[in-house]
Amino acid sequence: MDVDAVSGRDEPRAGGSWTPGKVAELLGVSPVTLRTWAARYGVGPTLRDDGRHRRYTDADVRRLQYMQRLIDRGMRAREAAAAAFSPAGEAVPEISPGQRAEELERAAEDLEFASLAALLDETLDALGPAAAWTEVLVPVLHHLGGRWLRGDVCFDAEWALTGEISLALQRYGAGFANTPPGRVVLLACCPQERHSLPMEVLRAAMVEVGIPAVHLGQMVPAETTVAVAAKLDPVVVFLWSMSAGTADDLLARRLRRRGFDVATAGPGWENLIERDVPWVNDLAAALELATERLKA
Ligand code: B12
Repeated sequence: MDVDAVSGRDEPRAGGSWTPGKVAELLGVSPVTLRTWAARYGVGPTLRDDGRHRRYTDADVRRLQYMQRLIDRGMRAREAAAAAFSPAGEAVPEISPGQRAEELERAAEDLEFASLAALLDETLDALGPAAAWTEVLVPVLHHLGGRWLRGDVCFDAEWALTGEISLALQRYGAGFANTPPGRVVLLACCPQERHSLPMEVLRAAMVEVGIPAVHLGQMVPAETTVAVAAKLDPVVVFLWSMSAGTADDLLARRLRRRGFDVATAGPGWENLIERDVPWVNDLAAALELATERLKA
């Protein structure tokens, strides 16, 4: 499978040109290894920028990074080169969600942003947002959260990973047709809520199945959610809260008084006494509710 095919890009980005030395450094291999790969497997630099020196393009580098990941997973260099470089490509051995999670946490730990982005693109393309979330991303996030609780300061890894997950989900969503005009599903985090990833995954999963969805992001001021709802007249508004401290019941009531269909989403609403609005606490239930509302 060709990396550009994996990451849904049909045209390698024009972008940069890399010297063999820089590429060897980035991959952490010796220039000799790089030359050997080029000679043996035909995976050399494809750009001749000044007629004399050959350079690697961004796409070359992404393919080499993918080839290296396949080698790290136990594939022989020749097969990994074939899988990463030839458009049809060799079949790539399936890897377990657990191994994907490990590779992601390692790349986050080492702040290897390029590898993180490539691994996330690969995971989303292989599994789709819903399965990638439940089988790979939530386990890594829980593991990081657990490490944090045990006093293992891993904010940097958590921050690196969550930032790259957001970007990868946006890239994934951009791969689907623009949402058709018409009434949308509105997703918003409560005004004090910064944990937006579950809503970002929900939006990607909705766009994937053609549900028109707009996500307003983290910590959305109540005025903003109300004003956007007034303009868009959404089929339903999902209000996300991760912990009881951020569940904004007043906002939910205010939206309902204005005649909007509101659904509360996330563990933050779990202990809410008066439950006169629907509550969802998993991805599938949220997708189902949105589908119902759109059909209604
Ligand atoms: C990533 C993260 C962050 C990132 C968020 C980045 C982002 N853009 O989302 C940042 C760094 C910003 C952050 C900040 C903070 N965080 Co934080 N964070 C996390 C972490 C590691 C992952 C969060 C996550 O997305 N988890 C995945 C979720 C989905 O897993 P889950 O909750 O177990 O899933 C359940 C439900 O949510 C539901 N579900 C799962 N997916 C989906 C999807 C949909 C659509 C639906 C409807 C439901 C649903 O099903 C599961 C079973 O019930 C968690 C650790 C953890 N264990 O989750 C801590 C965690 C949530 N954070 C915590 C805290 C305390 C904070 C801070 C207050 C820290 C601080 N002092 O600054 C701030 C909060 C700021 C705020 N106002 O919100 C605590 C919360 C404790 C609590 N219950 O109140 C946790 C649990 C860490 C810990 N171990 O203590 N955090």
